[in-house]
Amino acid sequence: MKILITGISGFVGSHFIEFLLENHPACEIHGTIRRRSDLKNIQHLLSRITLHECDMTDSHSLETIFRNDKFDRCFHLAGQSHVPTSWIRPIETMNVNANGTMNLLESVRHQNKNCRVLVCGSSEEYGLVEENEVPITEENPLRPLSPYAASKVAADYIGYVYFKSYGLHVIRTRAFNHEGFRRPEDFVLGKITKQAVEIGMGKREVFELGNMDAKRDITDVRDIVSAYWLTLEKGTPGDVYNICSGKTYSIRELLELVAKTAKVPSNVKQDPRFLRPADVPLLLGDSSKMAKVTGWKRRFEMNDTIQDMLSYWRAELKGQLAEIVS
Ligand code: G4F
Repeated sequence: MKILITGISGFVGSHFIEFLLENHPACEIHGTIRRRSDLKNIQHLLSRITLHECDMTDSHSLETIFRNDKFDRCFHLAGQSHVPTSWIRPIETMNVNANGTMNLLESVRHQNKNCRVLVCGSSEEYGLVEENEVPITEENPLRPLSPYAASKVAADYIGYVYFKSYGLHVIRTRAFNHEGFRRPEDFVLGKITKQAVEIGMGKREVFELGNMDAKRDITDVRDIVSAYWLTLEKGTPGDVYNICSGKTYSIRELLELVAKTAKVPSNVKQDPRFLRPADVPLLLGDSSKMAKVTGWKRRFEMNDTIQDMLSYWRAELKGQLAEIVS
């Protein structure tokens, strides 16, 4: 089976390659990267995959990829995934996430009509969720609160249109937050775990964060990628599926948990630079629809994820220190 992963060099892409190599070793893995992409996450995997240089906003390079290779499955991970950046660069975010998805599906429609496509959406699409609406099912209204969320709603419905209008085998997912090692510090748990290690090393005194009251439903990225695989194999074309853990933590609770695990004090300073014009207050999902269709079960608990992220940062920061000293 020949597989294309868009945005393969990112955090999720790197875990997806590892999942495929371990569980589906006969697959031929291809991926798209942007010119001058940082390949650090996938350096150790480069000999086992084929890379194609391509920007999602460039329809020509996508057409070329699908003209030259015929894929059985495509997992569309590429995009602008950082919510705060979407307020700074809203048009670029919409272009990459929405038009990029359309460019991809156009290429599939013209060149590779039998390729199954997973359009990877986000729980941010649900946006402003009321307390009485949790756990959130796929039927919940979408009330996006950021340009990022609006771009993911657009991509989600573009996927539906290409199923309905052109008969493509498109399945949509709405993944809730996912964390794990290699998660950059741009995202909250990447940042908390990195800062915990820095405090442990005496390189900083306190945590510095934004909104501590928001609640997020977090799944280990390794469980997310197995859900992506199973959903494209077993899901119903045109349908949409939540992927989540069904547990929620406030950022304050996450901080306490990480500090306790790392054995450092949890003193925190709120930095207004990390507050958002609007923040989704509560995400707590229901993934029973997907689990019923696929048989998916989570393998990792929050403690596993936090331990792995702390180990990752310890190794990274020791490496950095070694570089400075040498
Ligand atoms: O880790 P975050 O930046 O993730 P966010 O905004 O929930 O988005 C992530 O999950 C989505 C799925 O639900 C994905 F679609 C998206 O691509 C991304 O992966 O922020 C989580 C929460 C927010 O409420 C934020 O305000 O943590 C809060 N927070 C508090 N202090 C912070 C910080 N977030 C960041 N990034 N940095 C802080 O210092």
